[in-house]
Amino acid sequence: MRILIADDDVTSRTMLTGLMKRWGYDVVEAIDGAQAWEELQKSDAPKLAVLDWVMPVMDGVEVIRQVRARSAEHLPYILLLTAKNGTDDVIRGLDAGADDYVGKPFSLGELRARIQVGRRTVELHSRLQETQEALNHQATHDPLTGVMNRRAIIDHLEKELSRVKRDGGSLSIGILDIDHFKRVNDRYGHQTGDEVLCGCVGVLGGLLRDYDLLGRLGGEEFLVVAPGTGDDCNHLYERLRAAIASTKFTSRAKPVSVTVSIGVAACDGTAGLDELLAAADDALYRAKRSGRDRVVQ
Ligand code: GH3
Ligand code: MG
Ligand code: MG
Ligand code: MG
Repeated sequence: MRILIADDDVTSRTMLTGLMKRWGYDVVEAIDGAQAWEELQKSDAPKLAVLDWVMPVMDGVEVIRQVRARSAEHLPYILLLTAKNGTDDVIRGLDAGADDYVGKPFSLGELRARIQVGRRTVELHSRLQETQEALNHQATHDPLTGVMNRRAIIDHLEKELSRVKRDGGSLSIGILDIDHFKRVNDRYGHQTGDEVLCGCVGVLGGLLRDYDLLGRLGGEEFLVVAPGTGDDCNHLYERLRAAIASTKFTSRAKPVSVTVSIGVAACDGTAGLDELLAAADDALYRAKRSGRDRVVQ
């Protein structure tokens, strides 16, 4: 783990750096508060820091205030190590946002133990963050195909719509529904059905541009959101339709083909979310009724 050591006194700093290295830390050194603040603003800043209080340019407590004002996140874990060790100083340091306080001269054993506490806190924080990210992903993605789930894609569409209304530009959406998908399940089994769903997502993902969005609305229905495309967007959806129709999805060596119907609606800058979705849904219904395997706007 990396640790920031900030102390203006070269002897103290060298001694602390030596200790930290001996205790297994990679050390980043700062010769004053300004340099410490600079290090802590970097994207890969150390998550553990030992700051001296009295330093030129910017003192340790000021560094702590800046760090805490910048981000609500509690890291870095900061230990103030200072000769100012009256009770009032301890209170001021902790109130400013320090996580711990050690007075100079310090006992090696105590410093080591307190830095260990910091390390455990940083590690716990990073595990919680990973859990949080996994939960966020679960809440916004479809577990089978890995694309955004209904709520997430609709949220994105809503944001794209407000962007178009605010800044202009164009936007189209396509609701894509696999034709006679029930037959695929009936003929080949549900697992093959699942494989076809994933295969379709793979084909679509390979054709969409980086800024297009894809989500699963539910069942065998997907939503494509294509920013920057307007009334002339049909060729985009036609390409998707043709690619699916010409793909052989293999399930245990047996080739399976499916077609899709796509209902398209382009945003004219005034339509609301519900209106746009209803227009695409209506177009999809017409695509189904007029024979499937087609794009209708
Ligand atoms: P249409 O052309 O009119 O859309 O016919 P369809 O058979 O595709 O439509 P219908 O809505 O009657 O049936 C959809 C089928 O999709 C029924 C359901 O079992 C299947 N399905 C929905 N979700 C899943 C899934 O996650 N996995 C599998 N294998 N099948 C699914
Ligand atoms: Mg000092
Ligand atoms: Mg269907
Ligand atoms: Mg359907």
